[in-house]
This record gives sequence, C-alpha cells and structure tokens, in this order.
Amino acid sequence: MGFLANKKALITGVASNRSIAWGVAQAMHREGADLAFTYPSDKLRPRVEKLAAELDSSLLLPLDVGSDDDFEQLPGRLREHWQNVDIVVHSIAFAPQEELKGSYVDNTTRDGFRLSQDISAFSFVALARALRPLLREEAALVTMTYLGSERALPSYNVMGPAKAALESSVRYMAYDLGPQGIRVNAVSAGPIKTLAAAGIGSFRRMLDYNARSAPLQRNVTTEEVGNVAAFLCSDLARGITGEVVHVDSGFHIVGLPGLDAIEE
Ligand code: NAD
Ligand code: 0WE
Repeated sequence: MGFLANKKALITGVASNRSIAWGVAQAMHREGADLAFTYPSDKLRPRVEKLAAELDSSLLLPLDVGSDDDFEQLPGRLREHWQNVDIVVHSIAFAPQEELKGSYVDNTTRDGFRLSQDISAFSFVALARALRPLLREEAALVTMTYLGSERALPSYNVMGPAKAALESSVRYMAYDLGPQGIRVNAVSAGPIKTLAAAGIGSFRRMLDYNARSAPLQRNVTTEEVGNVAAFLCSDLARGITGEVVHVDSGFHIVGLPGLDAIEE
C-alpha cells in the first residue's frame, strides 16, 4: 500500500504533461491518493480533463486564482464530491512576460509587481483560507518555489520578490495552522523546461549552467520534485512544517562551481 493511501489531494497548476504539478499528481497517484484538479479557464479545461483521466480522476473544479468569485465557490463545488481534503498542491505563478527580461530596476511596473504578488504568492494563502473548512486534521499543503527568492539571478526579476513573499507566507501559514495539526511546506525546484519556462530567453543556457555547476551534475525532473512534494504531504513528514526543501541537484549549496564545469 502506498504512503498516501486513503488521502484526498487537490492539485492546482497542471497545464501540460511537463508541468511540475503533473509530476506531483503522478507521484501522489502512485502512492495511493485520490486526486481532484483545478483548471484556470474553460479553454484549458479539456487539457486538464484528459490528463486527470490518466490518473483515474474526473473531479475538475474551475479556479482562476485572480478571481475572488472562484475562491468563494471552490469549497462548495468541492463539497459536492468530497467531505474533506488531506492534501492541497499549489503550483501556480505568473508575471508579465515583458518584466522577465532585462533590467529589474528599469522594467518593473507597479501593475506587474502587484500582479505577480497576487497570482504567485497571495493565491496560496487565499487557497488555504478557501479550503480551511474542508481541511482534515493533519492535512498538508505544499507550494512550488525557486531559488530566485533567495538570490539575484538574471531575468527572474519581479518573480524573485513574489517567491520571497510566497516562502515567507509558507512560514506564516505553518505558524497559523500548526495548532490544528495542518502542515505547510514548499519545494524549491531547480530549473525545468515547462510551459512557464518556454518563453524565457536563454533558458537552455541556464539549464546547462545549472547542470554543470550542481553537485549532482545534472538537472532535476518533475518526477523527482513530485516525489518530494508527495513525501512532504505524507505522514512520513509529520514533523516537518514551514520548511523550504530544495530539489535542485544541490545547486543552491555551491559557492563556486568546479572550474572544469565553467571553463569547458
Ligand atoms: P506550468 O506552466 O506547467 O505551470 C504554471 C501553472 O500556473 C499553469 O498550470 C497555469 O495554468 C497556472 N496559472 C497561471 N496563472 C493562473 C491563474 N490566474 N489561475 C490559476 N492558475 C494559473 O509551469 P511549472 O514550471 O510547472 O510551474 C509551476 C510552479 O513551479 C510555479 O509556481 C513555478 O514558479 C514553479 N517553479 C518552476 C520551476 C521551473 O523551472 N519550471 C522551478 C521552480 C519552481
Ligand atoms: O517560476 C518560474 C516561472 C515563472 C513564470 C514564467 C512565465 C513565462 C510566461 C511566471 N510568469 C510567466 N509569464 C509568462 O508570460 N520558474 C522558476 C521558471 C523560470 O522562469 C524564469 C527563470 C526560471 C528558472 C524566468 C527568468 C529566468 C529564469
């Protein structure tokens, strides 16, 4: 029996079979969880529906995290099918494409800053609040973050402060929900070529630099990220909350990469 047997997991952020959320869903399904999925628009529903079916799920709920109305309706819609939820996966980020290039100081607008904080950081606490009445005792929430919250990197720009806010929010959510036995954690994934990475200039070069510099000398997969997210949401991780676990081949611990790696 899998380590998530008899658990019910709500998964956000599946856009394709390359999505990190898809890796998480696969791992959770493998470990015995029942899955429900959210989709951000009617246009994207069929894609999510098809993928959900591959993991024996037909429970689909609309959720554009920019919509207060969707958040208000989410618990009622979920309750039509499930009495409660054990696991919530948040795997959503957005910033305007024009702000993910060039100078952070010159290119960051008030609207872009607000939007990235709203969709990428506020949405996690909003999701927790909306689902709070359905959360089982000992429920677990997990979100996806990136090293750009802790370090300055080229082009990540306005997403850096958004991920910093998300990680801080993880700690405040853990602090707040801990007394009820509810845990909140984040996985800081290394770079992976997903749709959210598709539009980024020189992403290929970033992937190569990461692979060459990291102790494991390779990039991570959505399967590896998914396994850690599944672990964090399982009873195996009962003692872990408010944590940010790096799944990045060790890239974040390196001070200076092996000189062979950067001089090749
Ligand atoms: P992805 O494009 O597959 O997933 C991003 C998801 O965000 C999509 O499913 C999209 O529908 C959803 N989304 C955007 N705006 C939304 C809205 N208003 N309402 C609801 N959903 C919305 O890309 P991904 O790389 O799997 O990204 C998932 C998460 O992983 C993000 O938080 C991202 O920051 C994080 N992450 C990605 C990487 C990477 O290199 N790919 C690394 C570390 C962390
Ligand atoms: O968090 C992310 C991606 C976030 C993201 C990506 C996009 C592209 C399309 C947020 N908003 C948008 N908006 C769009 O219009 N990652 C960790 C992947 C990523 O994105 C980068 C990276 C890495 C790594 C952007 C610049 C530099 C590195």
